[in-house]
Amino acid sequence: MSNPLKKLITLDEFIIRNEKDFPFASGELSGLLRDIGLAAKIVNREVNKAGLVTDIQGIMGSTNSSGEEQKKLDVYANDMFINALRVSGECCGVATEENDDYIAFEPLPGKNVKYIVNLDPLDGSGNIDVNVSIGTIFSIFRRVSLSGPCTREDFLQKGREQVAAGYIIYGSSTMLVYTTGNGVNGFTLDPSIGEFCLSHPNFKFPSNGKIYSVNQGNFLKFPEPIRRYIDYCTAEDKATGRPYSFRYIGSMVADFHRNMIQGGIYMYPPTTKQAKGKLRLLFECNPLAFIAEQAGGKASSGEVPIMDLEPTELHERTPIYIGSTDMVDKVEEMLRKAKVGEALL
Ligand code: AHM
Ligand code: MG
Repeated sequence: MSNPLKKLITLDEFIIRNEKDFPFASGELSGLLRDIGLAAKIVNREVNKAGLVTDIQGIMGSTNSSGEEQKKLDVYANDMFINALRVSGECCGVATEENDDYIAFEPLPGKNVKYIVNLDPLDGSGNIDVNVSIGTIFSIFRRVSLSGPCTREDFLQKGREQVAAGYIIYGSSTMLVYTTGNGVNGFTLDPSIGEFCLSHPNFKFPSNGKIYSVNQGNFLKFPEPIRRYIDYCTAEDKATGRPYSFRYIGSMVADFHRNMIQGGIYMYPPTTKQAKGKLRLLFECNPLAFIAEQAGGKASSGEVPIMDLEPTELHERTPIYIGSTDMVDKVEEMLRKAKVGEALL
């Protein structure tokens, strides 16, 4: 039985305690992170009810028996996070995977609000209606525009400029994991007290792993070196512990989270149909890349670190290989060899 007297460290307490380590400590980033934590709890409540609403009260997005419209969960999460950021008073604008353009919040009189947020409110959309883990991903930058309403340039910054990033995974437990550039910490929601409590201090990616996560159904659509890497993963070799296990949930946050704990690689390569893969640089790749690097892992486009990519549009996509460093190195090596015509293995 757990010791009820053991001191719990809540997310809010942890954020305040570590505020001195923030790049520009002034309490504003702390406030913003705490507001994201609060919105996460509210979204979590709705995610937990989703099966009930869908299966018993009718399909989300349709009209229920009382004639009320059931909001789709991804729309609900989007609205909830945008509102939380708007009222936090520490965020001057938000860009989300659900909105075509960024939203600039009304400037607050007498206050120069410093931060903008890029957000994927509910990632893993294919899993929402089937009771499988999904996630929220966020990325925080200091604005580069000087004052007034935020501008497009504030959102189109390289991942390297992130001051904080994190995700919430709505799984068998709900967890919030984040970094401010000083390591990665994970907090599990204790529903009995309604608090995220520190459960995984100083997350570290194992440098190597035995899990690969990719949509294997696209195998024939992947570039040749990626097909050869998958062959490499499935080949038998005692010394390197192959064949690796194949695990693919179809929610990037969930696949990433498992691989960070157990060691592994997640990939979304280009396909013959999607030359830059499927995943969005701003909303999915950059924040998880920041976390991966902070946890001692690696995130690559196949050619360069994800966080070195210069974004040119809000919804741009990039191929991604992310996870245990040795595994990402191997994919990069094979892509490099293929480029110069060397034998891959
Ligand atoms: P979404 O933003 O529409 O939810 O798409 C992103 C998701 C990732 O979470 C997941 O890993 C991937 O799409 C799965 O895509 P696919 O079904 O093509 O394998
Ligand atoms: Mg997404």
